Amino acid sequence: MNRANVLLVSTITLALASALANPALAVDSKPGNVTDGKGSCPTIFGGASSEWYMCDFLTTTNGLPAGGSCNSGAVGSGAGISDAALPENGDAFDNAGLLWINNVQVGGVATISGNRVDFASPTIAGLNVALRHDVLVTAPVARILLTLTNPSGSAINVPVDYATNFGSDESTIIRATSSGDTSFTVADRWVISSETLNDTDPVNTTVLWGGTPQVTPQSVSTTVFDCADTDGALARFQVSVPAGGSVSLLFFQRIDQTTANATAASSAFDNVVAGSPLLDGLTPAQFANVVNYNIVGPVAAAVSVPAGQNFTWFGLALGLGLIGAVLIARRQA
Ligand SMILES: [Ca+2]
Ligand SMILES: [Ca+2]
Ligand SMILES: [Ca+2]
Repeated sequence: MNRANVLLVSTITLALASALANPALAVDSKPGNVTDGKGSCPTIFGGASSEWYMCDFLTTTNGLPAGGSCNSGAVGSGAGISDAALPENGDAFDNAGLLWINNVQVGGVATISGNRVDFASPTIAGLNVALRHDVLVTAPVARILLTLTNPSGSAINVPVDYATNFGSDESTIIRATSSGDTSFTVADRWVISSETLNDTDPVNTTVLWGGTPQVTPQSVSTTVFDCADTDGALARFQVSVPAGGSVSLLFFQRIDQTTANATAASSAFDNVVAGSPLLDGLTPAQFANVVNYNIVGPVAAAVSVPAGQNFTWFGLALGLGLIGAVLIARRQA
């Protein structure tokens, strides 16, 4: 090899070594995974220098959330997060946040705008489907908002499945759930999982619901589609979309370097209310129909609030005003 060739080979070797040392650039050999920067798989940057790969071609071999294997379909065939990474470690997922309505996977061609990805709206089971992913700049969190609109004259009842396959594979350990134990059941708003007790991969917090909402999962499972193993989180919701109305479901995926950090951050998901940074970038109208959180409490529903006013202070002022009026009326009587 002449000197020029030696130089070329050395440069390529160094570049490859550098790429493999960086988890965000490393090519994961697991099935269904994609390399950073693929056309329909934009990289979105979030809080804590996290990176998220939002893709529009993540499917399964049997077209269902469980029983098959992860698969790469055509552009627009399946919306989800192929993987996410922190500067310290990568491989949080082997396809996360996949959704099914009435056993039909939600897809749509991805359009990126800043830290937001919108998927073109398909129609499934007679419902107009809108799906958007946002990566939060304030935290290593991806937010998934699914909105179903029923254009027909009668209610449509459908099951909605949410499935995440963990990058931790057969080394997955459930570290915590919102009920206080390490058993993932329908009673759990969120589940924290890690790869080994040493938190080898990013620690995942998978958030399914909050507060005391209208709709909670009908069933959950730690078995999803196979992607270097079937370890993951699967939840099925039964949703009724009223005639001419809309229903939204909201999910979060958070990644942390350690289980301790994930646990410390978990309480923010227990009861997401208006004003929470977890809702940044959404208007009240956009989260008004969320059924798996009680974001807007009964006060807002009962009292008409002028735009831009905080309903809590408005309600308090209204209450004090009424008490004052009663006292004045009693004195005058
Ligand atoms: Ca992975
Ligand atoms: Ca896996
Ligand atoms: Ca539990």
